[in-house]
Amino acid sequence: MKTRRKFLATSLLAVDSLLSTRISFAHGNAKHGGDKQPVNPEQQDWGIAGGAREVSRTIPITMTDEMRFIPDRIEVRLGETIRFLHHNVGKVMHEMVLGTKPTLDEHAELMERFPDMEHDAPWMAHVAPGGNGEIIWTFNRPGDFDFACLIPGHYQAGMVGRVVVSES
Ligand SMILES: [Cu+2]
Repeated sequence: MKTRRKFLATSLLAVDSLLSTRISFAHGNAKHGGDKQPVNPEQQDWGIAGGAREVSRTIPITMTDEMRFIPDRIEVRLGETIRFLHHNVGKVMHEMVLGTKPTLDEHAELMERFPDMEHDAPWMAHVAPGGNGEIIWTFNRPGDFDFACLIPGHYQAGMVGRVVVSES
């Protein structure tokens, strides 16, 4: 088992650097959502972290224990900075992670293997039952992107949505 564990740790590190995200196994009291401000926003295929001053539109997102986002399809114009304001109306934790299908698939697999994995990045919000969360994101790349709740079982149950970024 030692070898396997080592292998998993190595692949975890690889994905960690791939996602440029902070991952730790402890369930600490790290602050999720809210006032996180990007220090050095890194361009991702699906956009870049935005600042509160750049917000052009606020889109409320409801998360439910039926494993749904409402709405689950969002249309954005290229260059818009969107403030997603989440409200979790369920009794379990939910999250919204923006990305592309491949990055979400990869991340979901990791979450399944490490259910207690704590992860945080400007393109994700973890929202406690009854609580609120926020992501401010600038969509500076056109295309069809995805978002998902990567809590084990939720993604697999279809807790996904789509952001369409158009140039006109
Ligand atoms: Cu969920």
